[in-house]
Amino acid sequence: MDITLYTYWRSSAAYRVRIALALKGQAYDSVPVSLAPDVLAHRQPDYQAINPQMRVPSLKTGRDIFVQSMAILEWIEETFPEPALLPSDLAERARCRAFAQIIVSDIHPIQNSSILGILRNEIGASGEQVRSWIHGAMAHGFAALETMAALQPTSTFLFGETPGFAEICLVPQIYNARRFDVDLDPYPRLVALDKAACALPAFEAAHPDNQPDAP
Ligand SMILES: N[C@@H](CCC(=O)N[C@@H](CS)C(=O)NCC(=O)O)C(=O)O
Repeated sequence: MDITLYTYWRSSAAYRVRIALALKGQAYDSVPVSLAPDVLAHRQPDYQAINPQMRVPSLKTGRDIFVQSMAILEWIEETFPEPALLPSDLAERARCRAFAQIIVSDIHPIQNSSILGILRNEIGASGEQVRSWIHGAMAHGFAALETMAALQPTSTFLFGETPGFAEICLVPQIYNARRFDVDLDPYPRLVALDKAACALPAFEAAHPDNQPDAP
């Protein structure tokens, strides 16, 4: 199947989709959409026609365009079932999705570049206030994730010996945390999951630094 991913090297939402496609061994074409403040390609009419929300990622197949990284991950999982990225047990699936959603729905959105832009430019928040906002969001979310991780039986990844939605969402968020200089010492289980996942070739291939549009 022909797949085109509209992506930006440093977008953590696009990073999730790149990891999922790599884990499935699914080839795709990358179309870079620069979010850089001096480019803002995502705000141009040609990209708005692809993604009405003007955000990355978007994924195009022969006949469809999908937006929103979690909807795209679910589509990838249902279209290419192997290797499974969700546990087979229904309760474990719910726990895995909850872990992912804490990142995708609660941590990431309030530190999105457009939200930080509003804080800086419309509300007049100082650099230190914006930093504190970002750190607060991550600390609150990571504390919950660390507690949830501690409740899982010990294994290489959160739901067994292979990575899935949990690590696909966690690794880009840890990348963001390091970018914003968040102290990760209070989250040893999350750091261990990140380390185990990043050792895999699929995670390496999807890393921001390895994207064609990386500076
Ligand atoms: N919930 C969306 C979030 C997408 C999103 O916020 N993408 C960011 C990059 S990580 C973006 O395009 N930001 C540009 C903007 O907000 O103007 C998803 O999971 O796909």
